[in-house]
Amino acid sequence: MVFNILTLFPGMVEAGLNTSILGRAAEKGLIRINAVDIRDFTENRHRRVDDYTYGGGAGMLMQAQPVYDAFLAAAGGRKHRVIYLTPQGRLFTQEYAAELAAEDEITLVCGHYEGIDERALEAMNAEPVSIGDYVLTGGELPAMVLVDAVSRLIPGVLGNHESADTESFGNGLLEYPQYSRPEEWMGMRVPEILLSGDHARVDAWRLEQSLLRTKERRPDLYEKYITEHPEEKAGKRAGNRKNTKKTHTGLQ
Ligand code: 6GU
Repeated sequence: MVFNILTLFPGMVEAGLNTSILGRAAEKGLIRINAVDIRDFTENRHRRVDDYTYGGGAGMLMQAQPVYDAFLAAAGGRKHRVIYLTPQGRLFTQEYAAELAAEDEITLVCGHYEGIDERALEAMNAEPVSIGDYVLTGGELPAMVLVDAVSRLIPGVLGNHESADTESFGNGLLEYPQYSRPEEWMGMRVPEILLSGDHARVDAWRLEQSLLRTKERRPDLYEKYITEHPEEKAGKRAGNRKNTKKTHTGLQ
């Protein structure tokens, strides 16, 4: 999958995306990050990309011409989805990531200042996408978030140790708490049930912990899940209570 990223800071997105799992995915040829410097497409001596807004008001806008010419150079002529990262966009979710993971090329447009001239966005047929209800200084971090979330859904990007199926959101719930060695650390013991070797009870405990955690931390997700699985209300299932004192989850 090819990600064309149009940005004023190509070094930032390259550095952020060539490390760890995504760096390996690029080496394996599963993804390709094509960071394009919008400033290379300016037509003035000062390589200026911004100007004042018509109608007045504070702040500068990225002009249409360099953005659109960067787009044509990166991916013009190939039919594919173009995404503009903006707090005014459609909310990026796991579902949205899964939808994008089916594409073979995406162009991401990163704005700065007060944004980009609307005509360039229209000419590129860009879909506006937001990563959450807060304001960032530019689209680079959101673009990196999107590339990460989409890439890990591409077959082969995650190894066996990083499996994508039992995780938070895969089933609409937050993930249960997990423990590694030793059995006791700083006076806190791993929940006994996890040492029991009884896989059915372990699975039941994990589901209950997922439900409790989701209910407490994300009541919105919990209500949605319970509407779809009314038999699984947290605390209603046999043999499952919130953790007793000496276990780690009691402290969360
Ligand atoms: Cl996509 N861009 C910016 N600048 N801020 C954001 C955002 C995007 N999503 C949330 N905040």
